Amino acid sequence: MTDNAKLKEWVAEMTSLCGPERVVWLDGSDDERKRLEAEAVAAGELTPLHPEKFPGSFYHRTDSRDVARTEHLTFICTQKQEDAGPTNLWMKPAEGYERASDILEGSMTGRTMYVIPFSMGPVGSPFSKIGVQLTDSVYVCLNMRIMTRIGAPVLKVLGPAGEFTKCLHGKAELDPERRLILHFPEDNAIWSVGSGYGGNALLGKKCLSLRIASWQARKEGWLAEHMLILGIEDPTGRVEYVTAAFPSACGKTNLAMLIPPDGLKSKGYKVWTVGDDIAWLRVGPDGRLWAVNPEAGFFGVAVGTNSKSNPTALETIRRNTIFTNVLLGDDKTVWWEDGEGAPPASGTDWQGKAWKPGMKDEAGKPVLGAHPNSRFTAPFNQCPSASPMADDPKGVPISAIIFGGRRARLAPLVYQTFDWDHGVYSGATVASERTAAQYGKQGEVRRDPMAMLPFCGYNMGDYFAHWVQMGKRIPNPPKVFHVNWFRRDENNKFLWPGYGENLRVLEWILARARGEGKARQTPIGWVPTADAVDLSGLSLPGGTMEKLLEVNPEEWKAELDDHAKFFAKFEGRLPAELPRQGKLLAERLEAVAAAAPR
Ligand code: OXD
Ligand code: MN
Repeated sequence: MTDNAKLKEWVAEMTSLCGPERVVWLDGSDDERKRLEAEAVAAGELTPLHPEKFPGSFYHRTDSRDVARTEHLTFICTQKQEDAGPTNLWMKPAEGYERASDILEGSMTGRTMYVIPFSMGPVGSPFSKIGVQLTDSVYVCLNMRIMTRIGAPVLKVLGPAGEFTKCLHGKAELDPERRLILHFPEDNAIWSVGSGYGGNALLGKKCLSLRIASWQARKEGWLAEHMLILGIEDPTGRVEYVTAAFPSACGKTNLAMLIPPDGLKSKGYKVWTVGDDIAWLRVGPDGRLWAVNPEAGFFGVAVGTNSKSNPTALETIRRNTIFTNVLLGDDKTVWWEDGEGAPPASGTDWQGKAWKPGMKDEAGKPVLGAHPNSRFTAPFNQCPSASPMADDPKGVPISAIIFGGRRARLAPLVYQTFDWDHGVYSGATVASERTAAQYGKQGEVRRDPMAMLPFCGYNMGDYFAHWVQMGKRIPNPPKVFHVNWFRRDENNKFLWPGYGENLRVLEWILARARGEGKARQTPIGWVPTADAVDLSGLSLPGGTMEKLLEVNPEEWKAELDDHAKFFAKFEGRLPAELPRQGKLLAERLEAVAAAAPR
């Protein structure tokens, strides 16, 4: 399969550690897919779905203690603890290898170990990175086939001496007490043991494309970010691209696939999806920032996906999709809460128990059919809004970078930062209020810089410094914006309708990025004038835009204190530009307070 000596040596070494009965190299062919599917069905790992309603699709259930990323078992293993920084769990590499080896040793006895060569990014693109994943899970193989580009073409590009990320995955006992997700950025290696859940087991995704890639990006002068990539075509046919980073539960996949509201569609606006989760960004020969989506599929949350929140996703997952931890109907259909249509009359819930609509537990609470983090894995090219540029090895040029969070108060619908460093400050201070779907006190604000808190593979103080440095390297940088779709009124009602209507805000953002669009200057940045956002076809109660765009200096002063407290964590590694931006913001807030009539 390969003449890469390092790869052959590593596979031999890992084979002797894990002790599989056989080793199978994946070539990525269609015949191979059929073989793997049949194997997974025979082993009970996959259930084929209704052939007419969900052609080519399968259902899978993970262990009920293994349904989400486990941040408390995720480590960055660097020689020095300070290189992992205060926001990551750290382990010495030697200890990591030893502890994981103890669990992995002989764990594949009697089983098959698959070797999956994969490319993150179009095969052979200057943006792309190669990984090789070893795994004893057929489910992982089939998901990796969808989420990445795998097989023979990748080995060809790797050649006899190419570098690759060594990704070892073993299910072992799937015991949360014996689970470790370890990253060794200094060795370009990932070891994941004891989990079969996507975020922990599909090593190309968060582990390689964010944690390891962010480390490499810093060394090599580019950015690996937790961002969607979206193209917006205006009525003249011009397509401009934005990236956007939001913490989880802020609707990234929905925004990446949005359908223009009628008022804008009729004018000729169209949206093109390039990516829904990860962006790799490099300075192009023209001095602009260019982006590639390293993935080849969607690993989206099923619950809450419906024809209002994301009709494009519903269309995307009609066939050739793997559904995980949703409700399996006895009629071999799948269903989830806050989805589309009535549930099946009976089925099996995400815990493998018999389920009927309306079932209640002993405390009288509804029994969920699907886990709130249930997922679909679907090929990118099935998305009706898939951009024809998504496979372009050059990537797409980025006009605007958008940060955002879920804030009931404070942050206006949108603002434009004054320059790159101010943009970095607005990204570094991104915060979101906890929703019912997360542990912790509801409404509590959690800082999640650039939405990278769980995914930055090194000290976040250095990460901020890298962002500042990047600004100096990009001759023609994108403009940086902040959005908040979740502002509420005095009765706690959302002020902005969200979903497809968000395109109206993107339209203003793109106009500003071109140096057009009406705005007023505030201490926090440029905010649209109340008439600057195109509201054709949308009727909002009088005064709504004013409320959405309000900037309250007193609230912002309190927010600034919190920023400073958060930054104190990174003492010694924080670039001077961030406290400087905080000081400038404080001065601007003081200036408006002093000018206000008393
Ligand atoms: C994801 C996440 O799974 O951000 O994409 O948690
Ligand atoms: Mn994500």
